[in-house]
Amino acid sequence: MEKKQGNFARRDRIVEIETEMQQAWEESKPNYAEVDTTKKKFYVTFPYCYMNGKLHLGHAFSMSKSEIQARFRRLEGENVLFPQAFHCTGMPIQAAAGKLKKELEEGWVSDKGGKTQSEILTQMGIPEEEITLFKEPTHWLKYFPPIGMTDMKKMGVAVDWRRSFITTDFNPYYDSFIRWQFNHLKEAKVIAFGKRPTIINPADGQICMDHDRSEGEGVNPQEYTLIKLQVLPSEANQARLQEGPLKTLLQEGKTVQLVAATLRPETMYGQTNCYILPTGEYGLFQMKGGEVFVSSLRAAQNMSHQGLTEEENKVNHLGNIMGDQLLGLALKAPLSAFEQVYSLPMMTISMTKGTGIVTSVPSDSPDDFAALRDLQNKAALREKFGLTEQMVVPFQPVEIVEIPGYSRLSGVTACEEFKVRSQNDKAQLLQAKDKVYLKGFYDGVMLVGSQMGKKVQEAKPLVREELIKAGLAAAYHEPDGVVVSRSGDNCVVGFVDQWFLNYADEDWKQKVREHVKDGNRFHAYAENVQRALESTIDWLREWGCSRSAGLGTRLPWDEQFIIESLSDSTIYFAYYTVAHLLQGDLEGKNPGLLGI
Ligand code: A2H
Repeated sequence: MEKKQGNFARRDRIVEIETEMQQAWEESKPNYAEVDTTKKKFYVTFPYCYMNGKLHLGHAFSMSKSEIQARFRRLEGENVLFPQAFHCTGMPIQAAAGKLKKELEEGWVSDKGGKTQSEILTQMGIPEEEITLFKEPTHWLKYFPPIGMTDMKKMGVAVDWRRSFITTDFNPYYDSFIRWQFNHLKEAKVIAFGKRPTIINPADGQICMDHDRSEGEGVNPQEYTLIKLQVLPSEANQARLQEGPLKTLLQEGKTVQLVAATLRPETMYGQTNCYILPTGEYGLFQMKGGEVFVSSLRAAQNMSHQGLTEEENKVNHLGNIMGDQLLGLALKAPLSAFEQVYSLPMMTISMTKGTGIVTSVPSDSPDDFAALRDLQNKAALREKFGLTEQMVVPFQPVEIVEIPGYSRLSGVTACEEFKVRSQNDKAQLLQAKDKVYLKGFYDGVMLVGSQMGKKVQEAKPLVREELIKAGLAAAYHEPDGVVVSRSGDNCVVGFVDQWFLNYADEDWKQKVREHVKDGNRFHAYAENVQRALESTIDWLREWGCSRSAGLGTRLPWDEQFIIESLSDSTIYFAYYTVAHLLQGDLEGKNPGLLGI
């Protein structure tokens, strides 16, 4: 070691001891686990590390927990198995290799800023002359896992390294294990095929799972119903509008719909108006079947991947219009008790949720009631937006749902109970909403319409279906939060043909639930882990497990598809128990102890 100023003798001695001990471990292999029925078994592991680079401090920190357990148990005389493998499945490696190729061969530079792939690799300490090799995804698989292993050995992690492996079909042994697993799942009839709403990257149309995201981990598709509120082609409407694309479209006789995203289609009988954000920018979009939709651009991009536009995955953007220009228009609202309703302003609308247009049901939504009452009580507010009394005042909440023991106008009652004075009373509104939304949905009973007498919960899908069938509404999905892919694109929801694991299957859920709750068979050391497992079993639904790009194992019965990266990682801990018998090295180039 280079001599430095100061006295480093103690440090140097520690490093010396460390090196000696690591050499001794390398020779005596104290971490190799063999079957020994005289000892108590202890198995610990750490999720296999993803190999799109070198390991970092986060890995070291998390790994130290398994490491401490393994050594402690070994000192206690237990027969400890601590294996560690390397995960290579999915898009990140392939995407990074593809990006590098574009940079090096076409001089491509991302317009999204940030570091180039070459810079990222250089920063990892890859010599300049080797960088070109990383254009090939398989090079990452050969390059990083051995470095990961060396770094962990340097840290002194007490792993049985004979059992280490890499995933994907690059390793024939692991590949065959995953094919075996999926054949079994298929035989058990828990895998099915079909179009599923899925979060996709619009740049390549590929599914964008948690692993492939730079933002939005855990975000899922949310289902809405789009209610079409037609802008009546009346002279009054045309006279209100300034010259511009919307006026032209109406004059041309086009059907123009303000589309509002709702979670409560069964409440549409109580619509009194529609809400627009005066400062919001809305787009006009040509849709399938000749209709023109008014909505945010973001929502139109989602729609284009859901079969609503003329051309799949393409938005036909006819023009823009500011929210304040849309106010005071007479609309036809499906199922509403009122012949026509008007578009009114609401200041709390978010342009990054739904379409940026909200249909108003003051009887059941405290937000809607508070905003409508503001306009009804304040002539100055109406004037500010150029609205007449007749557009606002006659529209009183309609009784449509009864919450037994509470109210037949729960939105109104909750605003009274929590003393909401205006739409700006955020805290009071939050309390009012907390009170009525869940109660309305679970206890509410329909007072009107085709499902009169039914519980809201049962009525919701039926009314939704009726509206969609009649062409008055459309199914719509969007991510329930912002999702940005690693390639820097804003993700949308699209319908993707795929194989999916049917985790929604009640019988399967029940079996797993029983197992997890049976203290004799399963024991989570921490209570929050136990709770998290139980709640995951409840919410987990169909899980798309196939994709058409990336690295991994091909589905045995439909080889155009690759099994995605979380689906090939569900029972790999079991593979560790036999990995050394099957394969003789990380990549499975040579047979293991059994010589197969
Ligand atoms: B609901 P979530 Cl009767 N900004 O429809 C603000 N609010 C928006 C919005 C936006 N961009 N887009 C949709 N919404 C409203 C009816 C309704 C709704 C009733 C009762 C409850 C209720 C009539 N308005 O929502 O954030 C829409 O109002 C309870 C949450 O996706 C939509 O459904 O959960 C709901 O918020 C979507 O909210």
